[in-house]
Amino acid sequence: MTSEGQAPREGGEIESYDVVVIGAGVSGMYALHHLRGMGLSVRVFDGARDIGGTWWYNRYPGARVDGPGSPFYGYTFSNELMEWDWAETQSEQSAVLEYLEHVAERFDLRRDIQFETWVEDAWYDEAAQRWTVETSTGVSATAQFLLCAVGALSTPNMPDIPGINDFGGEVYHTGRWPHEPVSFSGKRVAVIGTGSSGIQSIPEIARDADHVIVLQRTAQFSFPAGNRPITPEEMATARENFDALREKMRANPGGFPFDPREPRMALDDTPEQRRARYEELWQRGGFKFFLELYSDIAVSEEANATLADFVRDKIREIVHDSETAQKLMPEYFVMTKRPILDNGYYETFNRENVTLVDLREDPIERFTAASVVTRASEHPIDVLVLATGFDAISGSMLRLNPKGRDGLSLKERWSDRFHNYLGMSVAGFPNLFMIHGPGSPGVFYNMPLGAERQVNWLADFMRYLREQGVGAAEPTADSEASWGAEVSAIANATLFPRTDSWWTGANIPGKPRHFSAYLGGALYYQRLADTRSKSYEGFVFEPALQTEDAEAP
Ligand code: NA7
Repeated sequence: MTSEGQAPREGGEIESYDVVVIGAGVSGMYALHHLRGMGLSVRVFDGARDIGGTWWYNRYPGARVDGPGSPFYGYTFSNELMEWDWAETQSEQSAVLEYLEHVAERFDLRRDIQFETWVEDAWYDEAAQRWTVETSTGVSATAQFLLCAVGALSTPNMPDIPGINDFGGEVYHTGRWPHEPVSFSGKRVAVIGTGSSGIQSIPEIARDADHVIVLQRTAQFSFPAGNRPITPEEMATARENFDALREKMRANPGGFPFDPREPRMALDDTPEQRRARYEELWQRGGFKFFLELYSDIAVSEEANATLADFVRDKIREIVHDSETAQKLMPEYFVMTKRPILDNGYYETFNRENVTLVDLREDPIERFTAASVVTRASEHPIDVLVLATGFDAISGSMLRLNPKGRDGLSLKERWSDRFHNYLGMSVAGFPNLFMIHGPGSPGVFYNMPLGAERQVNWLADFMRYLREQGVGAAEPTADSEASWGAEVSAIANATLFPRTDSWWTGANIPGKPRHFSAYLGGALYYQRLADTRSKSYEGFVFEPALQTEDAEAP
């Protein structure tokens, strides 16, 4: 750390670093480790009490890893970390957090992280070529680079329903679950939301609660998680072969340790062959289901319908009450909302103590102090669980709302679209970088591996800028426009943009509506490599001011 004695802001000194990282989740932790290892001074700020980000907050019952499953949801930068023992393929939240705590200890990360400190504002000083952040604790810091590791799924979506604040019982959002145990025993619980968080938690809550009412807006396709213990032999094999497995992960479109599959089209098979294949994948379960599917499921309506029909038949088979089964029938193109893995979700509706309300035919009208009132009836409840998801992908950047050149805010810059270049930088916001931001593969990739790869690329970029005497770098408007066109062209070749989802921003009223993730798989990393090999084509550079901080390390 270099403390420079700049004019102190009211109430405190301004700390000075090479890089300020916002967020101490999986991405921010690795960024700290890697950038610090390059000799840069780095400070991480996080609002939580400890490391973990998403895994710190999402401790609702049933919270688990799904894709790519353990032991491949984790860091790859150190073979030593493969010594960690994973117990199950779909590790529980507590197991993932323990692993991250181990990483923090092993690499002594906490000494450079300031917890319980929200970054409340961030702005770029053009004259100084530096970012300043102001935090909730009164500490301010400046840095040449601002690295936003703010999480693609970390800003909770709180539903705006009349009377919700008057409800007098317990209220929990799955993405802000308390650290103290929550008991549902003897209680009447309402759950709003049937995405991954709702579908993972509902079976667990139903086991304890007196009664659960599931308030469903969109019926979902959900698939068996196939969770099972990992044997010591499997762990030993993964450890022995980790170098080769890492290479496989890097070559795979989703960052998974699987060999490329022969492309096969659903419509080339007979209905019997298709059923047999779906049945085999269903019985095995796990995220591999989606990776071993036919290649045309996400692009052809007809192929998509073959899988959708298969799952609908499964729901009919599993759920005994035909009226409930009917309400559970999903209607969108399967896979065009985030695929969900469950541990007995549909089966839960066979329990006596679980009721399903289809909000499309019986919408919520309001909450009272002790109930939720739908058009058809009033349901007395003690606990309300909001499994209503997140202002995803771009939401945490918008909440931070940094101010770039000429004081322009990101909200203004992104009022019509999430303009960016390579999913990591934004014109008008020099030296600001995002991990898992819009325009990157983000949630469509094995996220710890994706974070490592973006951080590594950005670290090389920072080194290059400092060696070249560059003080500020940002993308050109043209490079942003062509990146945006590439992101959209790839997405528009699929069925994904045709469904309302948090991938398209449709879950948040007023948000620009476009599919913002880069769906090109491994092509993304090729694009990054090409950009680097062409001296970071697409960026404009401003020479560094001759100050101490602008010198190369
Ligand atoms: P999701 O996948 O966004 O799910 C949120 C759910 O909440 C979804 O079923 C929504 O219905 C529902 N929702 C949201 N707002 C409302 C209101 N106002 N009324 C009724 N229902 C509502 O979030 P999750 O936390 O489950 O999962 C996020 C990701 O975390 C997950 O995909 C994994 O990647 C990990 P909708 O479908 O919008 O009609």
